[in-house]
Amino acid sequence: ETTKSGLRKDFLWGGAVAANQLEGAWNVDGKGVSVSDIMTAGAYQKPREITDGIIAGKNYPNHEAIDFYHQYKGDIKLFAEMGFKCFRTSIAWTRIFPNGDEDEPNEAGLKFYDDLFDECLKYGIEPVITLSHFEMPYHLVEEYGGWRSRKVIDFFVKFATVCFKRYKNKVKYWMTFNEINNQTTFTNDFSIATDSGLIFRDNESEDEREALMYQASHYEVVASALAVKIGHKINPDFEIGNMVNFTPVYPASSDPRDILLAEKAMQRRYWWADVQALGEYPVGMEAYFKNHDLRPDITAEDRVVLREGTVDYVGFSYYNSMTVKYSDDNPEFKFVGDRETVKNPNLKYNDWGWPVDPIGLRYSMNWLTEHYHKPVMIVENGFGAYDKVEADGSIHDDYRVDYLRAHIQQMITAVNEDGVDLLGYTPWGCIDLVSAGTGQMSKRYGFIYVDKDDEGNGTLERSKKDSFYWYQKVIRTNGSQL
Ligand code: P53
Repeated sequence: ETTKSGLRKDFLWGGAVAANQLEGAWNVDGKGVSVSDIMTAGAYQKPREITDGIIAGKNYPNHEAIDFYHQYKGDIKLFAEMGFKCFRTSIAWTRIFPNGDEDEPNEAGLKFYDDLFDECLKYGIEPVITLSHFEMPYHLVEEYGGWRSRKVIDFFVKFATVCFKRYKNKVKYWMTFNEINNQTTFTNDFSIATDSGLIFRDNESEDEREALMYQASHYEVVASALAVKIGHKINPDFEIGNMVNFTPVYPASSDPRDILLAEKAMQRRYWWADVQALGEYPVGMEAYFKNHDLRPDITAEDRVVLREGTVDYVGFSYYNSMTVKYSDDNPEFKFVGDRETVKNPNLKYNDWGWPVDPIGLRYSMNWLTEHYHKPVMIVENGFGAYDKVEADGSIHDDYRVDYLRAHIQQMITAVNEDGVDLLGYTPWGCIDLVSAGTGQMSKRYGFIYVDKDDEGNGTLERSKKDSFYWYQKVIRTNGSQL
């Protein structure tokens, strides 16, 4: 059943976060160290440093984050006041299995999420849960080389199984790996460390790095498929999705070479979703492996698992599009992501160089629907910006409202005009939190402001921005008043 705006009556309006970016309490109640815990604060064009363990004196912003671990009750109350129907967060793997390879889970960690989900359910807020969001146990990185190792499949499956069993009556919507495809850009140390726990050795060549990325990715899609299969056995009502960062790739011009490069880029960026939604590798990827002498360890048994563990819906984040241009240095139409992209003159850019492209959201929803024939869920979307607190404490974030309004308009058009089956919309960072990419607090997405700066100073006090009241109205009218 739909309403005036055309959205489902039970449309899941909400907001999204990830455990490592807001909980803090990094070493409390038995929690282990995750890959996010060894990343320092960076800034725009200043990458976060990935340190060899935790080094005294460095600024690790995720260690305290916004202390959601201790303040979640007040925060969820604010989400309920906005009218959230759902809340997307993740379960920090290191709270449940601090090292990742233990036999028994950590009860204190399990209890924390029981309490958190109960608090959501008290307000009728449905938890939407990501199992792995940039939070792999650091011990698995040190001991096994992250997802280089097939053994990590078993550790992940164990973690997933424990979570599914424990929360089977509290959580219905799940996702396996957050933005599993960021590692397309394996040349970026952050992307590959957060996705796969791969920290390359200096003597590993670029070709070797690429091969390792495909190997790690294969183990992840197998682990994801196994989790889907097991989850459905534990509770057949579970809706288990995948999650890709969807950044449509546009050709810079009508030059056929630009168009072909854009198509190859789409193939390189989204094959994970093909495997997870359709159950097999696309032919273009099989050819790429063969022609570039990349030979991931893919067994016949793996292929059966992939076929049997397809997802129920396709979850994706959408922030922007990217544009590529062919160059004669690249006659093979290779795509890694940080060399082929150019600025799109039709779009405006934010302070971190991200273009703003609302029509790209409609395009993305069409593309995903046409390729996968499944319901989709927009599990991240939003505008990172510096906010100014006025003398009276108010925050006039009309730029954020403008961004979200324009995207919601396109989202509703895609549902009404294009027939996209959309389950929900959870804008990113509904409360200010630590930026994944830069480690900054000052790159803010929230409807709720948190008093904390990039050096870690502040009272952590929460306050409502103008966008809080705007989003409250959007939810109340199910998108008909924007
Ligand atoms: P930030 C870019 C870089 C790193 C993570 O990003 C990203 C992206 C966006 O595609 O992915 C998601 O904080 C991610 C979140 C993250 C959000 O985008 O760099 O799922 O964890 O915070 C926004 O501005």
